[in-house]
Amino acid sequence: MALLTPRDLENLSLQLEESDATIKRVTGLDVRGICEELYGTRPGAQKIGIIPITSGEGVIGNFASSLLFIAQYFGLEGTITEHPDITGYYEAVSQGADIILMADDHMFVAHNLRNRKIVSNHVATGVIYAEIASRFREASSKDILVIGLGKVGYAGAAHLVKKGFNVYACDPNREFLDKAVKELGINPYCREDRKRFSMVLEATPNPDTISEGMIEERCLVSTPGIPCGLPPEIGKKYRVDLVMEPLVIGVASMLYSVI
Ligand code: 2YJ
Ligand code: MG
Repeated sequence: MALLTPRDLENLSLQLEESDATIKRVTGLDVRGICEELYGTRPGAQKIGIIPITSGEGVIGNFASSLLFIAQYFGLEGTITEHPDITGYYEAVSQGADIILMADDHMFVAHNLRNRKIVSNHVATGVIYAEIASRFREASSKDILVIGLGKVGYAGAAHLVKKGFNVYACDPNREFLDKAVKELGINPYCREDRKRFSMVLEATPNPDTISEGMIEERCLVSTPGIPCGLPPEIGKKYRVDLVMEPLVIGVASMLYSVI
């Protein structure tokens, strides 16, 4: 998955407002409601400790402050540690943080120090975007397409199988596809199948992964992938409802899943 850039995180609250409105219109619930139903939890008095991490490409401008904004948006108290890395970890735990949020270039985790629950952003993101797609009120059937079977797409596909959907999936990596077929029992999908979907979970770091023959008119595309896999002209032509937002939805899912 591509590294976020400070630009992706600009206007986060506006991006959240827009995607929350879409999610509500297409599923009947907002992000909060979906998280509550998905995990059966509600934010309480937990304190979130946010630790900037300098390894790899280093600290990303707007990242820690975005996490703080998200924690507060969902009613949780949060603090960004003064120091990064291990010193920051010491600081967060000493100051009574209940849940640690931290990310390097490969992994972004929420770890609840009280109940020992830990979740990766990949899994939490896959699960919630899948959940959003699966709640499409105007779905034409229980068939759902997952594009991309990396960590995010695989977690989403697994969630959908568990929920009883007919999951079709594709990935140019044959090993990923075979693994999902074998472990999850999903149906491999190729464009030549000429099957169209009303619900799509797109989880790739690539543009233009969705082509005309794959979607029904007025379908729902739920995607955490940057850049967006839906070409704008196809989105317009098929009047697609698009749920796409760079950080908040995935982090909400992380927080509710460990609370
Ligand atoms: O603390 C910081 O500011 C940085 N070390 C944050 C790095 C954020 N990491 C990412 O954006 C990577 N893509 C890993 C997160 C996995 C997202 N699914
Ligand atoms: Mg993409």
